[in-house]
Amino acid sequence: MSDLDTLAADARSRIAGAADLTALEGLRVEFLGKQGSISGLLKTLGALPPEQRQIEGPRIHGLREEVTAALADRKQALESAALDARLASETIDITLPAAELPRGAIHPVSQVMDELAEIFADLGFAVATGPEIEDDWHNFTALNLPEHHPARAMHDTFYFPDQMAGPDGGKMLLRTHTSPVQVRTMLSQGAPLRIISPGRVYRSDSDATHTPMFHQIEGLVIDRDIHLGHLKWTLETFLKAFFERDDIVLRLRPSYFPFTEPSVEVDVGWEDVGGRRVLGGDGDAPGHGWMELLGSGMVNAQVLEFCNLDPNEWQGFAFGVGVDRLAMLKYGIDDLRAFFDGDLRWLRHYGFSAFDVPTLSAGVGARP
Ligand code: 2NL
Repeated sequence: MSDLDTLAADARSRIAGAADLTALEGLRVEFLGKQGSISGLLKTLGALPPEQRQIEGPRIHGLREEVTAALADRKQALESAALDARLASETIDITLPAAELPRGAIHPVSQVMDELAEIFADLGFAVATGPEIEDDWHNFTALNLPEHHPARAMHDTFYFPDQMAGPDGGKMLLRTHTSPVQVRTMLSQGAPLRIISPGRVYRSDSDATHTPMFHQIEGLVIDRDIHLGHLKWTLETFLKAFFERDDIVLRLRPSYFPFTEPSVEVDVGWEDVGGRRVLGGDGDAPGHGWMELLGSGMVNAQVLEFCNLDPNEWQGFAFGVGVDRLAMLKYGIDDLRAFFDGDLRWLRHYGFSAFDVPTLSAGVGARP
C-alpha cells in the first residue's frame, strides 16, 4: 500500500469517527488546511518530473476531493444528529399555562378622577392643575378669606414654619382646597374659562370620616352671562353621567361660602335599597332621603376682582366636591380610611384594571 493509500484510509476512518463538529474541523485543518498533509502533497507536485506528475497529480487531487466530500458528509450527519438531539430535549409544552405576570390595580380614587375628567371634557371643561404647597394669598386671600377671617379657622390648615415665607412674605401652607388652582388659571388665562381642578388637598383632621389628605375636584365656569341655571344643569348632567342613572334629583339649598355669592349647597335624593342608600329618586318620597353632596355658588365679585376680572363684564359659577366621597358612594366602599392604608388586598378587591379606561361610550357618562 502506498503512502497515499495509507493517508486516504486514515482520513476516511478518522472523518467517519469524528465525534463532533469541533473534532471534524480539526481534521479538515489537519488534511486540507494551509499546513495540511494533503495540501503539502499538492505542493510537491510542482517539483516532480512531468511523467510522474501526470500520475501523481490526479491521485492527489482525487484524494483531496474524496476527503472534502467525506468531511461534508460527516458534517451533515453530525448536524442532523445535533438537531435531532435538540428536538428531543427541547420540546415545549404549548398547553402549559403562561407564568402569571404581576399586575397592579388602579385605585378607586384615580379611577373616579379619570371618570370625572372624561365627563367634564365632554361638557367642554379643561383640566387645570397647580401646586399642593401654596401661599396664603392664593389659598385664602384671593378667595375672599382675609387674614383673621373666622372661616380660615374652619380649614384646619397645615402651615409651614414662618422661616419659609412665600414670595409676598405670607405664610406657606398645604392647600386646603383646589380653589387656588382656579385662581391661578383665572390670573394666567383670563376669561372666558371652563375648567375643573382635581387633586390632593390637606386639612389637619383625622377621624372615621376625615383623613388629613383627601381629594377634591372643583369646577369653574366664567363667561359673560352665566347664571345659577347653568350651574344646576351642569351639576345634574354631571351627576347623571357619573352615577349612570337618569333619575338623579337635586335639591339646592341656600348656604354660605366666602368665595361664592349666592352660595348653594346641593343635596341628592337617595333610596334605601336593602339597607343601603343608593342615589336616585326624589328624596321626599317615602323610604327616600336627601344627602348633602357638594357645595357651589356664583363666584363672589370680590374673588373676580382679586383675579383681575371685571365683575361688571364677567360672572360665573363654581363648585367643589370630595372625590373620595364620590368613589365611596359609586362603588359601595364604606371605610374612608381604607383608601389610604395601602393594603394590597383592599386594592385588589376595589381596584380597577388598567384596561378599564373610563370612556363615555363604554359606560361612564352614558348621556341621558
Ligand atoms: C365644598 C365647597 C366649593 C367653590 C368650592 C370656588 C372657587 C373659586 C371661586 C369660587 Cl376660584 N368658588 N370654589 C365654590 C363653592 C363651593 O366647595 O363643600 N367642597 C367640598
